[in-house]
Amino acid sequence: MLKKTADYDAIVIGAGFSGIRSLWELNQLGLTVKCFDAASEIGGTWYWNRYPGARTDCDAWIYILNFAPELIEDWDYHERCPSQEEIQRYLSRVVDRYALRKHIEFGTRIAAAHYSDSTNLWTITTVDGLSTTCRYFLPATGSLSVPKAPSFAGLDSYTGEWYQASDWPAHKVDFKGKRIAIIGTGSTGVQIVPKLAPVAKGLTLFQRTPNYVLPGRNYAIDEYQTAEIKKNHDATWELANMHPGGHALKPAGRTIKGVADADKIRQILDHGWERGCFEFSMETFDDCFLDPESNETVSEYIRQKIRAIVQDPETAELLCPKYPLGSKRSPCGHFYYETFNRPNVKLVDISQDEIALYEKGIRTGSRAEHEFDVIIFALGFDAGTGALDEIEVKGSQDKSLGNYWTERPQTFAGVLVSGFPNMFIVCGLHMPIGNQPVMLETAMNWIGQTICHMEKSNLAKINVTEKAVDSWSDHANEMWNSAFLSKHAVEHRSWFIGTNMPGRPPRVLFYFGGLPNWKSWLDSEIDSGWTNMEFT
Ligand code: N01
Repeated sequence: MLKKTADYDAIVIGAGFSGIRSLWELNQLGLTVKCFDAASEIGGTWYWNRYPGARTDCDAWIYILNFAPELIEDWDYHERCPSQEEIQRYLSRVVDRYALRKHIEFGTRIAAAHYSDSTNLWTITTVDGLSTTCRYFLPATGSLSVPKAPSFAGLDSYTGEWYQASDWPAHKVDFKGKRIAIIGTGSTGVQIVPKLAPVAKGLTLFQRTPNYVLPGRNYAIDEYQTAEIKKNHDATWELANMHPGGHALKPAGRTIKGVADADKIRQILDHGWERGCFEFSMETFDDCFLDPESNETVSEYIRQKIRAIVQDPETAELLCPKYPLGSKRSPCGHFYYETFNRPNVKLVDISQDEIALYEKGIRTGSRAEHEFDVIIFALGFDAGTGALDEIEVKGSQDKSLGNYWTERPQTFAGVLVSGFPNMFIVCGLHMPIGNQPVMLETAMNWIGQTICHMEKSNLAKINVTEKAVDSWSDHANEMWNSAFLSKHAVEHRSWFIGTNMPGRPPRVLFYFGGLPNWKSWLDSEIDSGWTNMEFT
């Protein structure tokens, strides 16, 4: 018989999309559950990233939780790319609708999670030293949740205001008439620039590497489209589940090599550019990320667009990436390139220039001094392993997760780690790259079915075999290494591979084999009766 001596059956860390989804699933299974979150409200990434202009770049109709039909009827987003504020309202609504809030303890940061071989329980300890025990431990800590802190020389001497985009304050920041600097040209920086330029006295973007910014083409969703979204919901999700990146997009069914005619290629790319977001890069041609020459055709198309939009040729050229599209994650922008035509906006190239802060602003290596009232750091995240590295996670026989993952992060399909019994990772390392809410449904369905099986069969412990972890991790590495973009990602400091963190060796942190392949690994495990798992 199971000994149910734990404080809770399950503890979840994180109250974002994946934590909320976990809470619902565990509740359905009739388990007692507790969730801790360091924030003071729900939202996870959508709580912390409250910077001006924050919005998703995935289509609203697939940026939802999809565990119950009434959820779909209950909620209407109002924009194609919903804003941070609207997404947080949505998550809040879900939490309240299913009475999940009472399980969440806000303002509580977790410092350690230790497994005991003698009791089969996890002890979860807060930074204040308070401990709670559970049978199942579900870190839902996200894959892009630990901001890369600014470590620029002279930061302490700078006397103006400064903010980290992904740790944005709750109070309203007044930018009117101020001289603003932004450092970082990833999705975050690209969203902030056009938002603040109209209110700033001057806005300067410090760019180390230009990005391929796809047109966001956001629009308001009216009642007619809302009705259509609801009507098509099942078909949309079926499509998203078949797409490698979890987007409701169809393969183009054609390649650049196959079309060959330059005018026709341009016409198809023009059409994709008008539709915007990932429809441009993923629904125009199927060989864009597979074939270097086809990739160059699309990359050059975007460079031509930048040159056509940005009036100052020197600025336009600086904004043109010279590496292949897809080496870094492309942001979707909302009048990003157009913003550089404003007289109060300036681009400073720091590709060859270390920057430092001084009392009044930013000094580049060439000693040029730029004075600012406000500096915003949009430097990215310690991806994949960052959130769990911040917690002292120890599994069976005191095995340290941090040490185990240093050289080569290992999981079974991102959800289990050998030697860490009953720890189910909901959304972190080795998730397929793409639209996370869709991925999340697959992860949580699998975790839910596995826990349900354990409960029904009175099994106290699950541990994935080393062999299964090796074979999945080898597969994930192979998927990555076989992509022609992998070497460019390493070279250009992509968070895909963790080389955005100074001094880090490249490590495969995400799965590049796509959602359907990942799902088939997980499904076949259940279909085979969990053959790669040791149960006690
Ligand atoms: O981070 P990034 P992000 N000196 O890593 C620069 C998701 N997201 O927060 O490229 C100077 O992409 C760095 O320069 P370089 C989305 O998946 C989604 O913008 O290393 N510059 C780079 O330009 C996204 O991909 C949304 O040369 C430095 C930038 O900082 C992911 O989060 C919105 C530097 C970091 O770009 C990360 O995006 C926001 C230094 N020392 C985020 N260190 C949506 O729209 C770093 N940089 C859904």
